[in-house]
Amino acid sequence: MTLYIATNNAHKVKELAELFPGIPLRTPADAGIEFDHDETEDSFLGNSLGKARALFGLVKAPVLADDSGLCVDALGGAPGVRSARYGSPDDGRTVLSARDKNELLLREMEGRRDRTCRFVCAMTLMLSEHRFVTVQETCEGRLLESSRGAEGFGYDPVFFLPGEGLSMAELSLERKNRLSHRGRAAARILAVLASLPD
Ligand code: ITT
Repeated sequence: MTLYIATNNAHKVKELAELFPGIPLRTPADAGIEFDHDETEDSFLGNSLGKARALFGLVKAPVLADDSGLCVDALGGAPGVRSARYGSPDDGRTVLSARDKNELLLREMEGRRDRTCRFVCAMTLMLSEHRFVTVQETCEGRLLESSRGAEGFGYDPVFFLPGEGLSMAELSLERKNRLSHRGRAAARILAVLASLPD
């Protein structure tokens, strides 16, 4: 079964390709589709389902959607569902670079001792308009005081995994996929796929 993936984020595409071995994945661009879904919901689940529905409406074939982000407890869960747009106006086309978002976040957290945070990933597998499953998984960590590492993307350099003694951006792709919010969500979606009748 080919899965259309409802994302324009090349980093996610790379991680998903490793997480779904043997399953052909097609991006909207591969299908010649311009996919630009507005994320208007206030939950990862709502946005994940929204992206899946929007792309399913265009391709009428099985779709996989990922809505994810970083939630910092001391900031009331921010950047949260606004992780991609953190530091930019809501209407805005201006989106800060990952480096600028990380610097902003570190400034906001300056002097704070409570640094617990988690990555969240809501992943939706939509098989048809009325057949879908969304799972939501997390990866717990602590916000660093300065960036570390050059792998991964987004907030990975400021996210410390106490169990590894490393930042997410210091992990190989394989290790990140084993531990990450996206890796955990993908494992559950793979179990659903495996349980489907032929
Ligand atoms: P699509 O909507 O096209 O999938 P996006 O980047 O806008 O791309 P989201 O709306 O799900 O995706 O926003 C997720 C943001 O959260 C992303 O831009 C990163 O800043 C951050 N993020 C998500 N997963 C991450 C990860 O594994 N490592 C680091 N940052 C991550």
